[in-house]
Amino acid sequence: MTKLNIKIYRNLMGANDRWAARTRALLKKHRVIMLNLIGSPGAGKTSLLEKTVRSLSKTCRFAVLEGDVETTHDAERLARLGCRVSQLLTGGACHLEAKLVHYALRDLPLNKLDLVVVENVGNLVCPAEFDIGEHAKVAILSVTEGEDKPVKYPTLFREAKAVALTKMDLLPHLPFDLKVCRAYLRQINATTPVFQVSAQTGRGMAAWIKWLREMHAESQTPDARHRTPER
Ligand SMILES: Nc1nc2c(ncn2[C@@H]2O[C@H](COP(=O)(O)OP(=O)(O)OP(=O)(O)O)[C@@H](O)[C@H]2O)c(=O)[nH]1
Ligand SMILES: [Mg+2]
Repeated sequence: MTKLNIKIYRNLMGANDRWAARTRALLKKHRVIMLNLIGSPGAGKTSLLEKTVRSLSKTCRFAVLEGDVETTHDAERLARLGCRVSQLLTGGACHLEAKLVHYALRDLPLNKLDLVVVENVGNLVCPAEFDIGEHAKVAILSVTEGEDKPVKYPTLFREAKAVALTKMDLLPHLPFDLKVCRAYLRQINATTPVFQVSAQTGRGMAAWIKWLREMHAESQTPDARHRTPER
């Protein structure tokens, strides 16, 4: 048989996707739900988590994986509240990769947890492209960022299983048109629930917590939410 000389170039995401698949299997084994919070730098991701820890920790066993380029500031904020938290540092990369998340997850006592929330590196673009084995991506958009972000950064908003519209207490001070923002969002994703919240005043937190509890409840039913997401 003639020897053929063929160069093969594999999809760069292939390795990442294999780690994401391992994470999915690990989560399935322990019936733990993992959410991936994605939003711009300063959108209010950690503030929302701080508020969430206070409301949810008595009834739901959860841990947070904090993604940042540098520092342990966010992990410290949550640890001060008694939250189980690990800090994942990318050292420069603008998103979390599945391998790093997998290693951090393996060190958690998964048999004692219901929910793991990952706060991804502040960025609306790259984190949306990288599967980390989560059950759902949650888009975090603050009212200080402008109404048009869902159409300018459609990948995240298309994939998001929920959107948290944060810093609602600032709305009276901003030229932000809520109706326009929601219309843009519907253009990209007609069904995703939108939670209008303020970590400052607590507004809207009850609905957000209710949704998290529902995710937790689903973790108790075998096979629920453990399908590979369509990409
Ligand atoms: N007025 C108001 N300010 C908020 C609210 N949530 C967060 N902030 C402020 O917004 C700034 C950024 O909040 P963080 O929670 O650190 O934002 P983040 O998305 O975690 O930021 P990175 O992790 O750096 O991407 C802080 O000064 C918060 O006090 C809110 O609901 N209302
Ligand atoms: Mg943060």
